[in-house]
Amino acid sequence: MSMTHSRALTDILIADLMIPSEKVAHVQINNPLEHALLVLVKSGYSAVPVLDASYKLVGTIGKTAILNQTLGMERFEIEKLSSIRVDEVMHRDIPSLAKEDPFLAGLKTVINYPFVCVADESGYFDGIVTRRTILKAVKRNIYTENVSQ
Ligand code: 2BA
Repeated sequence: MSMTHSRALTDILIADLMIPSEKVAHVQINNPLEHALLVLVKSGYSAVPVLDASYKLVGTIGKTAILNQTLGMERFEIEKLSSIRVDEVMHRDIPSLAKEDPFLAGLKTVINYPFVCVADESGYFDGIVTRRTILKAVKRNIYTENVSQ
């Protein structure tokens, strides 16, 4: 993160801001919803990336989509969690960026999404960039601009 210190926003790349894959909570496409909900509750996140068996990015899944899926006419049918798989519920239509993309591409995406996934040209998952990281870079830039005036 210190790599971004006092650099112009236009010089920052997505790779400079990315949380690497090994630090990102994720679920696999074939997992039952029960496992996905466990990962979400234990990690504290509202949504996490979904990967296939070869660690390619395929989508994201969140608590709301899981709970909606279990909502019956009168109650949450929690027993459904073990029979439905992540790929039946996940969001497939998600934006993604490459490590070489510019800061502005990340800024534009996190206007509408709390995080954006980063993948390489073959679709292998590299990590995520969050709204928090983007906002911290903007804040740092505003402070630096003010000091240098
Ligand atoms: P949310 O889970 O909705 O979290 C919203 C914000 O709440 C986060 O913003 C962060 O500031 C704070 N927060 C939530 N859970 C946290 C935790 N366990 N530890 C520390 N802070 C926590 P961002 O940091 O901008 O993250 C935006 C979204 O990116 C998160 O939304 C989550 O869906 C995803 N995310 C962030 N870090 C992740 C990670 N290591 N693994 C998987 N997903 C992650």
